[in-house]
Amino acid sequence: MLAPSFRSWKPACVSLVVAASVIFSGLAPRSVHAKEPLDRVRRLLEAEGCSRHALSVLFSSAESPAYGNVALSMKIRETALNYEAFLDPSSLAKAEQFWRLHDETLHRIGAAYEVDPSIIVAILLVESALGERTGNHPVATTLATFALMLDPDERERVWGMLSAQDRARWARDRFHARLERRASWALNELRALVTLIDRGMPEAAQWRGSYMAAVGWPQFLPSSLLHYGADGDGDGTVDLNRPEDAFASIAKYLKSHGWRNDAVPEQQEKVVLKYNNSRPYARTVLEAARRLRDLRIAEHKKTSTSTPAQALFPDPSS
Ligand SMILES: [Ca+2]
Repeated sequence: MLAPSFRSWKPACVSLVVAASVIFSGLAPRSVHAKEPLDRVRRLLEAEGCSRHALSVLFSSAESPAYGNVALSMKIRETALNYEAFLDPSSLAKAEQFWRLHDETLHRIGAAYEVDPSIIVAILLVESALGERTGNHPVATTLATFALMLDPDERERVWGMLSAQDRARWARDRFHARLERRASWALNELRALVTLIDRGMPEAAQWRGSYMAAVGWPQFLPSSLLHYGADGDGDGTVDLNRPEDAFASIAKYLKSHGWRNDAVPEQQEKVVLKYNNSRPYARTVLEAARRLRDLRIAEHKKTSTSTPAQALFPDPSS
């Protein structure tokens, strides 16, 4: 039985939008201490009523603000990324080998959630190269730096880091609007981290992940882990760097968003878009899954021995 550890949750802090304007207005001159800007985010969360203990754990290992990650997020256009590489024969062969290595677990978890193993493997292939690339950016620091973008001065600092080409593409107003929304997103993810720490996952403060704060094999954001993290190996915890927990969490996520193995491709694409809102991503994942199933069928035909009946009555067409 797959028992998700975080079946239901309440946020650990209550969002008070007004607090942001209080904390981020009338700012003192910039401190010489590199970490000081992140303390403002901490104070904001404290003003919201987040647990002081969890916040002190969360910010205990905060590093200098990760402005570079914020700038990077305003440069990259995901649709331009080369998703084709994931459909290379060598890439698919590696994924098929991975599937075979974890066949029993994938079969068990796939059956429990009614999610075909091919889609789980395809997502892992694209998200983290099958668990090999999970990122080394400090998650708490990254999110706190994004949250700092509530402050127009901090957004201007990032604006100054962009190339003339990137600036021309954004235009200043759109740039500010986008980063402000991203700051709210990051605050919400920080609240999820606080909740996780409150629930006995202090290690969440140390997590490392992508430059956008996605963690583990499935590249989940903290809020996704809270909602959809699943304990696939039954040890009572959710560790997204363990295969069983990663498989179960992806399956739970897809199932919760309406995945059905027998749905039409357009419907399945809609579900995969909930995982990552990029059409090239969703199409690559679904195509990789389809080709992986074909590879498995071909492999099965190659390795299955003839039954006595087949030996006695060979297929006349062969
Ligand atoms: Ca587990």
